[in-house]
Amino acid sequence: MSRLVVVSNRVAIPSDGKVSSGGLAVGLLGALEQTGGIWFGWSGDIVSGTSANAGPKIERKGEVTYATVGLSRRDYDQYYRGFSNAMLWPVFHYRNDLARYDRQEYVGYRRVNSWLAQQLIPLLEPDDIIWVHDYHLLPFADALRAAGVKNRIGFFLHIPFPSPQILLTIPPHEDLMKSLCSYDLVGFQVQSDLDAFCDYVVRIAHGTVSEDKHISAYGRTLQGGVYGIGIFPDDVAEQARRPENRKPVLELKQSLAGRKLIMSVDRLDYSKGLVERFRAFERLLETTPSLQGDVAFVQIAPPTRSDVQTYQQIRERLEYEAGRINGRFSSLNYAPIRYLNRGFDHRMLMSLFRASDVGFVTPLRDGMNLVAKEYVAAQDPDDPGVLVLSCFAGAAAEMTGALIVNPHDIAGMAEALERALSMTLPHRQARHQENIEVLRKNNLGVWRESFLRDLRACRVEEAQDDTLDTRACLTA
Ligand code: ADQ
Repeated sequence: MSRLVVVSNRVAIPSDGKVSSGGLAVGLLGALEQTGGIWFGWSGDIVSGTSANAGPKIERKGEVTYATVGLSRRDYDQYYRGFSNAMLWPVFHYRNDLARYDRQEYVGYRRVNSWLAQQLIPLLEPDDIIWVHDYHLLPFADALRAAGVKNRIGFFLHIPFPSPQILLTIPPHEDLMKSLCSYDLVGFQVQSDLDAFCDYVVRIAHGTVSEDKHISAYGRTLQGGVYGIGIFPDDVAEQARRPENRKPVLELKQSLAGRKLIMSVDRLDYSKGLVERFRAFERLLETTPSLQGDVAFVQIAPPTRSDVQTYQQIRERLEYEAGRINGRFSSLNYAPIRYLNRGFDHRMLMSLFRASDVGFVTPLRDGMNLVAKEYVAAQDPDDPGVLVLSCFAGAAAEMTGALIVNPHDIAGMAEALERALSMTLPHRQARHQENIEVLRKNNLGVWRESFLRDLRACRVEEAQDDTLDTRACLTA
C-alpha cells in the first residue's frame, strides 16, 4: 500500500511513546503506522531567518518520520496569527464581525504555504498519498501542483465551512476556492458544510456538482465528501476509569459536598459560547432558587492564541462574568462557578467528566466538538451524566440522545440544564445508550479509513488543459 504523508499546521510528536493531546493525534498516528509515512508541519517554534532556511528537522519513531520546520517571526505573524486566526477562523465560524483583513497577511499566508510545500517536496515519493489538514493550509495543494507534484492530495477541514454569503466577506475568497479545487478530495465534518461548499461552486464559481458530489470548477475536478470525526470510545472510557485519577476526583467530590456538578471543557475561544453558557447557568440559579447552593459549575478553559486581540477580549469578558455571577450567588461556603483558566491532562479530564452530572457543551459554531463525544464515552453506563449540546456543534447531527439547545437562547439552555439535573436514571441510561452506539459506529478509525479509502480511489486523469492536472474519483 502506498505511503501516507500527513500535513498539518502543528505536528504532535509523541514523547516516551505517548501521544500528548486528545484523540485526533492518536487517530492520525494509527493511520501513519499502518502504511509507514511522514507527518510534516510546523514545530511550534519561532526561529531566526537562518534557522528557518535549514530544512525540516527529521525524527524517526518506528514506522513514522516526523518532519518539522520552524517559522520566522514575520511568517508566524502573517500566516498563523494573522490570516489564519484573525481572518479565516472568525469568518469560518460565522463571526465576520470579528475578522480583520490585511492584504499583506494574505500574501504572507500564501507565501508560507508555498514555502512549506517546498520543504516537503524533497521528502515525497511518487506514489505517496498526501492528507492535508485544516484552514491554515487551504492553498497547500495548489503550491504542490505548481511545483509539478502529481500525487493524490486530500484535504480535511476540521472547522465549519461557511455559507457563500459569509465566505464572500473574505476579499480573496475566489483565490481560496480555486486553491481548494486543486485537491483531489475535500472532506468536511457535516453535510451542511459540504452543501455550503457546493453552493459556492454552483452559484458563485458557476461550476457543477453531481449527485455524488463530483465537483467541476475552475477547470479542475475533485470529489467532495462528509467524514465526521470521531473518537475511540473504549479508550476514553478506560482513561476515565484510571485508578491514578481516583484521588483528585475524590477530592473534587468531597469539595462538592453532595452538590450536583455541571462540567464544561473548552479552549478559551469566542466560538465556544462561554459567555452565553455562564449566563444560562446564572439564569438556572435565578429561575430555580432551590438549586442555589445545590449545584456547581466547573468550566475549564485554558487560554489559546492569546496574542490575537479578540482572544484577549473574550478572556476579560469571562473573568468579569464569572466574578459577577459568583458575587451574586456565593455564600460563605459556596461559590457556584469554578472557572479554571488552565490546561489539564487529557486523561484527568475524562475522569472529571465521569464524576459530573451534566456535560454542558454549547459552542456558537463548531466543526464537530470532540469534547461532547468524549463526555458521553467517559460516563459510567450504570449511572451516566446527561449531555446538553448546542445545535451548532457538528456533533449534534449524531448525538441524538443529547438535550439539544440553541446557544443564543439563554432561557432555553437554563431549562435544559434543569431538565438534565432532574432526569431519572432510566431516561439517562436510554439517552446514553443511544449516543454510545453512534460513537462506536462512527469511531475515529472509521473516519480515517473512509477518508483514505476515498482518496486512494481518486485517480489521475488526462489534464484538461496543459497547465492543469485534473483528477477524478472512482467512488464517492
Ligand atoms: P477544537 O476547537 O480544539 O478542535 P474540540 O473538538 O472540542 O475542539 O477538542 C479537540 C480536543 O482537545 C479534544 O480531545 C479535547 O478533549 C481537547 N480539549 C479541548 N479543551 C481542552 C482543555 N481545556 N484542556 C485539555 N484538552 C482540551 C478543532 C475543531 C473542532 C473539531 C476538532 C477535531 O474546532 O470542531 O471537533 O478540531 O476535528
